Amino acid sequence: MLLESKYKPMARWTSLLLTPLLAIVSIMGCGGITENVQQRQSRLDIVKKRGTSICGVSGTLPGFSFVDESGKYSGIDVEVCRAVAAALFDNPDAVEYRNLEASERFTALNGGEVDVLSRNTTWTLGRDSLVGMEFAPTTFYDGQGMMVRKDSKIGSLQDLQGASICVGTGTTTELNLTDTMRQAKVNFTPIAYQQADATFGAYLEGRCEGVTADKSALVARRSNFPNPQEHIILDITMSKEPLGPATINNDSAWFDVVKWVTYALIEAEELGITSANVEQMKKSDNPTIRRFLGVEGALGEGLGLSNDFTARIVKHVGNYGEVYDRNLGKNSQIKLPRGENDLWTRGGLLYSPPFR
Ligand SMILES: N[C@@H](CCC(=O)N[C@@H](CS)C(=O)NCC(=O)O)C(=O)O
Repeated sequence: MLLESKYKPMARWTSLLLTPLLAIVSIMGCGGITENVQQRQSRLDIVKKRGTSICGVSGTLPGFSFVDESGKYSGIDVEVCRAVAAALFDNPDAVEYRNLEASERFTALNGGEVDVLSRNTTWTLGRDSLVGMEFAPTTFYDGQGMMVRKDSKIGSLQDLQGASICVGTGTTTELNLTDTMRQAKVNFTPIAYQQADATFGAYLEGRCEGVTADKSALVARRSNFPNPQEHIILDITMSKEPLGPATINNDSAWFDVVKWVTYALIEAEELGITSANVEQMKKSDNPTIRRFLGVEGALGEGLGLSNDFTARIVKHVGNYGEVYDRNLGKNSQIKLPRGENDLWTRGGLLYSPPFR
């Protein structure tokens, strides 16, 4: 529905434009049709012309996207927005942020209000197809968890029989909760909120015995609770939640940029390139590193970017490991171990295709 309403005017435009174009093509001979159809303006051109990219984030989730009282944004999702801006403009601050609740994020992306959605969003088949999105590589492998008060003595899902559980609407969380409880034959009352602050606020006020969300969100939110030690996260994982940035369907030029910017963070870590050594690394005689940093070859050009786009990303933002450590890992207040979010070379799931 959303896609239809977005593309109908576009289709009208395209047909108006295509009629004379097709006439030209038929004069010129075949081979030009696909080229001309593909000339529809990409968001890449819009963003370049605007000089900033508009990034949809949460704004309330520490470690992922959080805006402090001074208006400063931080978190791994924010760093993806900064990496895109660094690649495009050599300026990680050329980003406008839009805070979005879970329930409004897809409308914002499909309506063109944001260029990229970088907001603890799970890649699912339905979102990839029916909702009309393209998912860039996963930046955080997560799973759904359940938090309860320590003094409640709740230790398993079965202990939640008859309980009320706080949950955010418009999320994968809602559906997973229903599925998991049905499977475990546990009756419960969902208490659903549109806003994440309201979901966690209700839990803290005692309106529900448990609160469920992505495990990372539970850990991050708990770190901001008045007494974090009074709450435990049960040792259960209800789902797979691969979180990552997304763009709108049918715009592969823009999608490719966001996709390869994300991969650049991962590949830089694998190649041992950091914000501290990137200038030095440009002098490396390793052909893979030289090609990656754009010292040789023209990889950026194919994406509509400068050939040193990866060097810009690493210079301004760092590699994936640096981003992880400062927002979620050892240098953050959350201190999540790398686990699945480590490089494939160290037993994790992060793997970039070759930059060549
Ligand atoms: N990853 C899941 C859930 C994402 C989500 O939006 N979760 C809620 C948790 S209540 C939220 O708003 N989180 C942001 C926050 O806690 O600030 C999805 O994509 O549906």
